Amino acid sequence: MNGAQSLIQTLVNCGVDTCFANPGTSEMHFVAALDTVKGLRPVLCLFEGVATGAADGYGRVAGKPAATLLHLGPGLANGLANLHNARRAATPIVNVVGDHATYHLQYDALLTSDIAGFARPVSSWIHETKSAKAVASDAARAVQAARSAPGGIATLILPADAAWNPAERAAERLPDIGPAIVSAATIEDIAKLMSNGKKTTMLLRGRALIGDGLEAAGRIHAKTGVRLLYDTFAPHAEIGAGRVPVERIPYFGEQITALLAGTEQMIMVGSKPPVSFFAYPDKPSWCVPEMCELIYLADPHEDGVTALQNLADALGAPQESSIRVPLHLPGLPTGSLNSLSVAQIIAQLTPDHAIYADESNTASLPLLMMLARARPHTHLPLAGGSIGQGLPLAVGAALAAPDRKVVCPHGDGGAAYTMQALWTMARENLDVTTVIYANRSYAILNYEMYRVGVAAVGENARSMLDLHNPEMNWMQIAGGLGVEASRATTAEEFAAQYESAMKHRGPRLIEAMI
Ligand SMILES: Cc1ncc(C[n+]2csc(CCOP(=O)(O)OP(=O)(O)O)c2C)c(N)n1
Repeated sequence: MNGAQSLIQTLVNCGVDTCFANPGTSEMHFVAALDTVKGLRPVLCLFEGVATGAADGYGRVAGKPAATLLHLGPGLANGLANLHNARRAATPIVNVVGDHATYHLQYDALLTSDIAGFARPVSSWIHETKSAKAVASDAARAVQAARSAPGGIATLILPADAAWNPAERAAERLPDIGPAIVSAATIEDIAKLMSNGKKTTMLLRGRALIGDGLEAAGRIHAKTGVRLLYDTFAPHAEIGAGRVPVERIPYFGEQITALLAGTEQMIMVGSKPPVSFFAYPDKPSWCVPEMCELIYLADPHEDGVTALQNLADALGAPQESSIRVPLHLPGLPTGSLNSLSVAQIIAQLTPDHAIYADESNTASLPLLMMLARARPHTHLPLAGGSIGQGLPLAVGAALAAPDRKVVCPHGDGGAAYTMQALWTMARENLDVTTVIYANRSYAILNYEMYRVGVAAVGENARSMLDLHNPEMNWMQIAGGLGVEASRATTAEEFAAQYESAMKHRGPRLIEAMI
């Protein structure tokens, strides 16, 4: 067994079964070992930002880490923006970053770089393996670090000679670290506060927002009437008919301020107090009312689900919430195709338990409104604000949940960052329907230009926000990358194409000419 084989066997022993890869010479022994050691599915991505974004999607849906395989510092650097998003989502990921052989570094060959320097801002754990014999235990610690609550990015730097030299054996999985249990005293204190008659909201994020956590929040709402909110960019949310109703914090700061006006106490469950996404001249960044008291039921590294259940019990809440989102499907629109008619058609035709890898940007407002009472689904948003995430996220989500339909509503500007993800969807035959909002614009930046206070927008400035000249042809782009694609110019055309995509498995792309 060599170091690379001991690494892969250790990853498999630790429950890692998928690796999003873009390899080079320094990773050739890892690549070779993918055939001699079974159990790790390699998925080739044509750009590292696709690999890291896919690992994020996989980790958010599977609740366990995938690995990435990246080529030295530049490969890691290409993947950093989506690692930033993944860090914000607290997604568990194990990065394996190849490096030159240890003795080669002294010569400062071309691809030599400060890998740890690139990795540091996004990683919760970084380690450079020193020898082939240490690879297995290092890999087990990397998985443990990635899984440690609430989830993080572990970066293991693997010198080429640590991969090709002889190793002894693989390591076994280490115990999970956390989440920490919230004390009974904290639960008791917060139960008292919830009975003090003040106007109270509860802000949910992370596992507290899904499954048993959401159910427990529903019990608390049923008992106390507390307003349930969720973080604008919560890494995953379970939305739709039959679920406990939770309101999403809106995007713009003044909308958040209006929503929270009059709130006297706010209970954080795995979340932070909401702030404005950007600063704007003469607009507040802090959106919580001045007199509102901030109370922390659970920090992100703590077990918010059990804390909510214990709080519900302490309050004497009913065993189940009777308040559920009703199913409301909009009718199928006809005529002009715009972000509202696209949203109505998606809400009407998407099957139960779909996953939305959503980077719909300015089209998100009608979409989220329509989906709020549509069939139950999982929503994965752009967790860190760095665009070019939706398509890779869809790749990872589809691999983590092969039996669920994945829908990827995406701005054309953001999609151009990581369009190579379409090729991986085709190669792996992933059940993803991508909808490109072809508005030929960085539309949101037009609002932002106005909001930051620019009075006069000249021709050069306008051309920085405009995507005409030339127009990207998404039908041809998708076709060229192996994905069946069509173009819709009316609501009727879009509905027919989307209905067909929902009825068939496999990757599809619809260019919606809005
Ligand atoms: C990595 C990164 N680069 C640039 C931006 C700035 N940015 C935010 S939105 C946006 C344009 C998005 O355009 P599109 O996806 O077409 O959505 P639309 O605004 O048209 O709805 C840009 C460039 C960003 N958020 N992240």
